[in-house]
Amino acid sequence: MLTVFSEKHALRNAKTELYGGELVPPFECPVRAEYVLAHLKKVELGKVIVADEFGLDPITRIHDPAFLDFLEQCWRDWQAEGYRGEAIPTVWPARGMQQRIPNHIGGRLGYYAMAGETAISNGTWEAARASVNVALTAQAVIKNGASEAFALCRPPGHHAAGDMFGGYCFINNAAVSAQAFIDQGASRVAILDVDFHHGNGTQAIFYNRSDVMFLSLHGDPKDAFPHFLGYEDETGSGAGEGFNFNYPMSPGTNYKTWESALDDACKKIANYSPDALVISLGVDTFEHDPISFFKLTSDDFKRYGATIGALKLPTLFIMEGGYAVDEIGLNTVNVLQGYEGL
Ligand code: FKS
Ligand code: ZN
Repeated sequence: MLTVFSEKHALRNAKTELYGGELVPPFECPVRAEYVLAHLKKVELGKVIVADEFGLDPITRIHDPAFLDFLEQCWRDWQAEGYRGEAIPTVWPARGMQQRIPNHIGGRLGYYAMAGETAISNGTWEAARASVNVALTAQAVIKNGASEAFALCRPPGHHAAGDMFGGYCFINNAAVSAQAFIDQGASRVAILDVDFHHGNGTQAIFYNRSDVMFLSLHGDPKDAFPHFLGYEDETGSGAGEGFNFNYPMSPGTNYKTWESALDDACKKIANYSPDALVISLGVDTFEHDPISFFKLTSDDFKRYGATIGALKLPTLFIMEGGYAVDEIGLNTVNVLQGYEGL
């Protein structure tokens, strides 16, 4: 399987994450991508190519231009304010408050943020742009006839909505890629999100559409981030009714339970008969992940890769989360090799 990569991921190198009331080194860090790259080279998964530049047009099909301007300008505006730390939101347009966009960078940050752990700092925008270029390059490889490709994206994207960042995400790589398939003539695309966390951004983007089906297996929002979306009764709205499927699961969920959700999701995908399948591939379902609570083993990743492969659909794998960095390469590549039937 071909992999797309960009060294510019390393420009996303925040020093702080707000976690448990402390500023800690971010879980979502550059070695994640380096370890995945090293492991797929070691097992000779296939060619690794560098991302092309796609410009803003495919991104503005999904994201609000004013939101993108905010992401591009945020770090400069924050520094201009004289702040000494990284840009972290501390105020939100909560229940009963105005949804107007403030001038002050502190207000703009809160307006566009869905969570407060994710600091914006030097290079964040450039890395997020490179990440979506990785996804779009892999999407083009499939469009040009390949049956699968792996986009080694970093930073991740599935929590980013049309005008919201957070949960380590800025631009929704999976959503932009799915839209690219549609814009190039696909009638239907399915996005299967197997990251431990609910893909709230992807769900929100396609919630009222029937041309992109979204299915997500994740920690129950009652117990897991992002807490405010991802319940089973979120089934889509308007034209999108019946095209959104959530499989929330409890703390301690093992492979047997997780697999039955996957099997159900795969049946729905097969019935939908999409022209392409996008996988939001997070490996934070791993038993030793430091911030998650599923119990998948490294061998389980290979097993479920094979289940996805059995769908026999053109498949674009997009890297999302996974924080047990010593095993991130093994677990990610196991999915891809399982898919290939190895
Ligand atoms: C844990 C607090 C939650 C934020 C977790 C963000 C997860 C990000 C991700 C992505 F794929 F986007 F990277 N902290 N007690 O893994 O979903
Ligand atoms: Zn995750």
